[in-house]
Amino acid sequence: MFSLPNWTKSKKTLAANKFKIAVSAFAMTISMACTSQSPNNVAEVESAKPETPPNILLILSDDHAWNDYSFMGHEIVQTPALDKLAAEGVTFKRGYVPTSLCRPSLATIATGYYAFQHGITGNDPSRELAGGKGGELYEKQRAEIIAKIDDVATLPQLLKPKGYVSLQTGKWWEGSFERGGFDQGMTRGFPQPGGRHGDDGLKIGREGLSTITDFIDETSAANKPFFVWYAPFMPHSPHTPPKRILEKYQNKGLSDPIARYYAMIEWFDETNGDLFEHLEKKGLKDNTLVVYVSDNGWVNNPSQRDRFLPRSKQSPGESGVRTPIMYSWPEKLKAQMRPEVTSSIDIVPTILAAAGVEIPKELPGINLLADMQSQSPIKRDTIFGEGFAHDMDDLDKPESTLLYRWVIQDKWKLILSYDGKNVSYQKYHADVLAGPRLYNLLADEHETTNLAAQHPELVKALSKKLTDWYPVKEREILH
Ligand SMILES: [Ca+2]
Repeated sequence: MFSLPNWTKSKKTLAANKFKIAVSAFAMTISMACTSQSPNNVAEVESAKPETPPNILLILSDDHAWNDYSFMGHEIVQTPALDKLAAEGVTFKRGYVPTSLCRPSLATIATGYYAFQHGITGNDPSRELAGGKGGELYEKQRAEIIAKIDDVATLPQLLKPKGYVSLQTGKWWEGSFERGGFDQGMTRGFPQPGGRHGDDGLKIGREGLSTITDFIDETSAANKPFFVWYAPFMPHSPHTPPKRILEKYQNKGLSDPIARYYAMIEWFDETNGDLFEHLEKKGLKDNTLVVYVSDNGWVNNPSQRDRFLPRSKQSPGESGVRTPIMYSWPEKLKAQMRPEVTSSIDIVPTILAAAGVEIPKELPGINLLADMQSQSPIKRDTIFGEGFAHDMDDLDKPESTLLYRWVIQDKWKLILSYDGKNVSYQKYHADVLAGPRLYNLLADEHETTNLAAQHPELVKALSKKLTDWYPVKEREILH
């Protein structure tokens, strides 16, 4: 059973926990020695520590469907740089994010906690608050949501004791880059103009990469390991690709909105290629861990520019939550296509292991590094996810806007819907807020046939796994 850590119970213990997480490497070593780890576990932890900590480049695509890559089988869209990364690194074609909405998904990747744990479950406060969107109460709640990041240790904070210097670029919702624990960054954050999800940070990729390449050159010249958060606003709308790329797709007879979305993907891919080339040119490729994930899926409306269809972003369907997840570290990891399911919840523990940082025991994800290095099967067959409304409601009760939970065990996926408060984007949820749905993902990766009625025992067993993950106290399951 997954038990909720005590620290989710009160702000006071949360703060105490953060302090505990942020203690020095020395104290962590002491606490490690005091735990009852088997000799084998200790050996694994020791062998996972590299001599020189690797540089870390974390690439987050934005609003990009799992199958819209050449290496994932797409026949039109071209992604040569990411195809190369997939071929050279460790690639999980069955990767997932627990939550298919930008802000909670990014907060999970930054902290290693599920949305119900870090508490950032939606993009915005409720538009039904007195005074409406942008009103005094709304702005007050926006600040309160951002303050939740102060209660959890973030990846750059956890890497800091190992000497890492960190840079934030692209999307970042939780205030300024400093507030997220980064040393340098582009986002000034709320309440600055455009500070909702990135302000100046959103220029990265679309208007060049020199902020990153200069940072890489400076930190490596100073012999410091770097951590780069590259979360460009790409292929995210507005879909405004350069003409030279757009024309390639317009010439394929696609509708204008689809041609634009595909061209945005290729443009995003090009920026990754430029970063990979820079690492190679500077002799940094071999000891740089590149981690790749998309924050949520997207299916473009074929007749409307910059708009998505239901069952993609915000939904618990494959087009919402599935994404390839890749880890490339030429010095330590051999190229492999992995058959297992994995989740973005594993990214923080895996990066910490690569950096030689002790992994906070409260983190719910698993460290994949040892199994990737030894090419052994991962000893976990079940992953979990949850979906909340776009607008938050009761900021202290994640359950207040709970709409979905899902579990994948091997080939089976069960989706349950809940009666959480949902005041915006209802049309995207109308036909997916429904009774239990069970899919055989290996036979039906587009979730066309609901097998729940044929396998009631399996629905029951997988529902129990969701309850064991964490019990829901106030919400009712829709039938
Ligand atoms: Ca997104």
